[in-house]
Amino acid sequence: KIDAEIRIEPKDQMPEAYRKTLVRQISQHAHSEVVGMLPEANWVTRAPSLKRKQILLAKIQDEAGHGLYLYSAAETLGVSRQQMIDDLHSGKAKYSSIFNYPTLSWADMGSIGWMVDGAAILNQIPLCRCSYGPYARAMVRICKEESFHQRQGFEILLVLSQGSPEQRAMAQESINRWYWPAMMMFGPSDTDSSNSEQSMKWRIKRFSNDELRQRFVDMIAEQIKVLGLQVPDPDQKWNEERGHYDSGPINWDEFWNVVNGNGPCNKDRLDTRRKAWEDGAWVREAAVAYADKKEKRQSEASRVEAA
Ligand code: FAQ
Repeated sequence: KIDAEIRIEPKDQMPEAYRKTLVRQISQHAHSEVVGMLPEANWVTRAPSLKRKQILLAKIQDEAGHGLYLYSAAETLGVSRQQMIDDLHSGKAKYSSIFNYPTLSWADMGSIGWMVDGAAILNQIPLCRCSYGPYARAMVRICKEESFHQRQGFEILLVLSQGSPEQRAMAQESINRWYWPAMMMFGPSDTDSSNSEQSMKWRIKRFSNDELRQRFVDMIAEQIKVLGLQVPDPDQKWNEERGHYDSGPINWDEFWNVVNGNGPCNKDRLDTRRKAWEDGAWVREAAVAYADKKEKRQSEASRVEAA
């Protein structure tokens, strides 16, 4: 089926390793969307205008929605939502390294939209053709929303880049902090990517981590010209022969440090998620109690009708 480009659906036979890989990737992706709300939430109360606040809130809500579609897609593989959440809270499950960096200025809302959503789109467009149906279908809507997010981020930076010298400097400083962590979002280099080969054979992934990272480098190198700002990579230069931009080395020690739980905000992010889960317990209990009550009322009504 995979060779014939026919989608695999939840009730189809599938190798256990294929199922496990999908649960791993889709749940990590869902966690990333949910944890990814936190860096932006930091600026909701400090957005520079009501309009900016509304836009930011709408974007954060979109990320929550993406998390929900993705948890639902993962549930079709037989894993429960509770299990996935437990794995996030215990530190067993990963989420994207990028969300362990702090948001220190308003310009960071621009950098996240432009570069983080930009990297996410490049990674996720090929996932719309993933061999597993529910994941591929969820990605279609997510990609449309992410592309809107990317444009709003770019627009924030464009306005700052055309503003006062302080605003321009704020935009550049933010790009300097987010560029390299955004490059790391694509995962380890191909030689160190333990899952890529198999995931590409199963057509979960269509392109390698380094191929997608190169697309990001090329995209940012061109778009930053419109801002009149600089990429913080002194080694970046156009390579005529390859038809791509060359880049300087990535600090892989920093990447693995963040992935292994020791980034600047890892502890804070997980503490916040755990607290949100505990604080929301009464909502979940109320929803279950309401559903039970409704079901009871309906079954009583149908009993009376039958009599
Ligand atoms: N961070 O063998 P590979 C977003 C782990 S959503 C942390 O290459 P794979 C939207 C990897 O899991 C962003 N861990 O792995 C938004 C594996 O560990 P494991 C999330 C990472 O799966 C925007 C190990 O390293 N997007 O941004 C990272 O083949 C703004 C070896 O790596 C997705 O999740 C990392 N960056 O390729 C929201 C997209 N990279 O599991 C809010 C779907 C690698 O064996 C605001 N996922 N690792 O223990 C994917 O495409 C893939 O999973 C990759 C990694 C490309 C991320």
